Amino acid sequence: MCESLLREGVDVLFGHPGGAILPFYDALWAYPKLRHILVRHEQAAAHAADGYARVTGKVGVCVATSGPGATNLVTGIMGAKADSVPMVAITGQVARAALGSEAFQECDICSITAACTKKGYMVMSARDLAPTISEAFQVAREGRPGPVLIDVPRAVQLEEAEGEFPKVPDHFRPPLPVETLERLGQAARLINEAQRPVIIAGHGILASGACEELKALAETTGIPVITTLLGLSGFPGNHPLSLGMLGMHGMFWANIAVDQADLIIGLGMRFDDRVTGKASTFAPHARIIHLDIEPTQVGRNVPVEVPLVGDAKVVLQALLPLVKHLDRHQWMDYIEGLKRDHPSLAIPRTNTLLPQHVLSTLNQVLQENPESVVVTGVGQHQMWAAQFLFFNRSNTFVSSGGLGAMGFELPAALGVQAGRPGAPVWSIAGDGGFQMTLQELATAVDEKLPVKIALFNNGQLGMIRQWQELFFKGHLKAVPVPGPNYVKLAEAYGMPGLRVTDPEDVLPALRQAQAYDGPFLIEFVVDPSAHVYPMVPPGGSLADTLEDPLLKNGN
Ligand SMILES: Cc1ncc(C[n+]2csc(CCOP(=O)(O)OP(=O)(O)O)c2C)c(N)n1
Ligand SMILES: [Mg+2]
Repeated sequence: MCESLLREGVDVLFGHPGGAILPFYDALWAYPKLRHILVRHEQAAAHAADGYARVTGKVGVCVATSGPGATNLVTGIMGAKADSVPMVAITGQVARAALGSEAFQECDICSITAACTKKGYMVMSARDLAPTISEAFQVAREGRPGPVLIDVPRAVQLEEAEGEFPKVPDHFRPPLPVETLERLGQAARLINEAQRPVIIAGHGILASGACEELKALAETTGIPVITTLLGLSGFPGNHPLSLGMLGMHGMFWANIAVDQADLIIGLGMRFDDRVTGKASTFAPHARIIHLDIEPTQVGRNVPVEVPLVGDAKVVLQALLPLVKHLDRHQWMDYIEGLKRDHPSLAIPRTNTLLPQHVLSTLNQVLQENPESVVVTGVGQHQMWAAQFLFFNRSNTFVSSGGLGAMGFELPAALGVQAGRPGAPVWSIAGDGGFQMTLQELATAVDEKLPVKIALFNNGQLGMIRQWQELFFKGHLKAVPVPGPNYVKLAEAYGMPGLRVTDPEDVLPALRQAQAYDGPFLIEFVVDPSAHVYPMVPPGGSLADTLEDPLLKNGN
């Protein structure tokens, strides 16, 4: 197993041992080239493998024992499925003879994960290990990437077998499908004639490494680019054609531009409900070109006029010679007007420390260190991070989008840091989510992973409060999440902690953390009353996007 992993180019595994996987750990002992990062909970192993995979473009690997070790992986595996992240999860299984006997720590993890993996294997003979591992990596990478599970009974780990290691395939890009090739002319015609077009770029651009092609398409045609949450960092945030994120908490101008567009070019995205709002009223005037690698996604949520199936880089390279520039100053002036009259990134004036202020200050620090990577949790802080931070290098924003798993922020940041040892890595944490996986502070210290944690302590499940205040008549239930003294907690784990309550202290604190050679936690005690705007109310259309009432009142 170790030899197979090395041949697949694995250099880091995230895992936690237990009886059923101990023979594998015994082999790992003899393979120092495989860095094993011991997490404190298996969910963190899967999230870390996810973060690692997203920023390296490699397959992330996580390892757990049978039973509770395996079930603890499930959330992280589902997260990788939802966000199309290539992952191989290896679990130990009880002895072959005990299978099906409700043995100690037996669980049918292949069945449990059948719905959240691309494929699951139970390997019944050591002879099958090398070919199975090789195939598993292939399946994880190919087409729409995702997680694969390999379950290995203990006896199989102990068995000796003879065989060949399969040849590791060279990185393989699928060729352009003929039907897609035939439709490129039609796509180009729509692009070249459109008066009010926008590109919506998703995670597929990053997954296929098509950022340069996307930039070339935008610059050649002069068409502005909007990204989904997971598409952030696929197109430079400071580019004149960048309109930022769209969707439930997207920029007002991006949402309205989509609503008014006559052509939507959806690239490597899947018209998720958080993006479209009410699907039946999405982009009512637009024809839609939709490119995705997974045929079942194309046309699934919105009616598509030109379906393009294929790898984004390959398809865009073929499309580029067919498109040309068109002067659309009326359309661009209209969008500029929206930006001017509806400043979605304006920050209300208060005497309190607002999360938006902290993030716009962090943005300053990020612009000075463009190789920085940001990893978020899930909730209000995630949405403000997506709005206020600008990413100019590809693959520098990592977030749990499809699954929206609270607790992702710290473990995924550890995986990112292991994959990009030289890069500054910021974990943007919510106090609710942080309390779900904070045990991984020990992993950060132990493994010398110098992540910087910006903890947004609003004392509550902020996004829940926002929904209860806006849509449940203000009936607040299960909102406060008092936690420990976070500064003392960081210190207890062996890293410095700093509490910031004053807007003036934000920048110095961020710089101090940045300069520190090791993990560092800053607790920002932020205004608990803030709401994330713009917002498309649940069930609403992009045209219904609400702006911050505090800003409208002249604040
Ligand atoms: C594992 C999990 N449980 C519940 C939720 C539902 N949920 C979404 S956001 C949120 C609140 C998050 O609170 P916190 O991490 O403090 O972030 P904040 O919104 O306060 O910035 C909850 C409970 C979720 N996304 N994930
Ligand atoms: Mg919170």
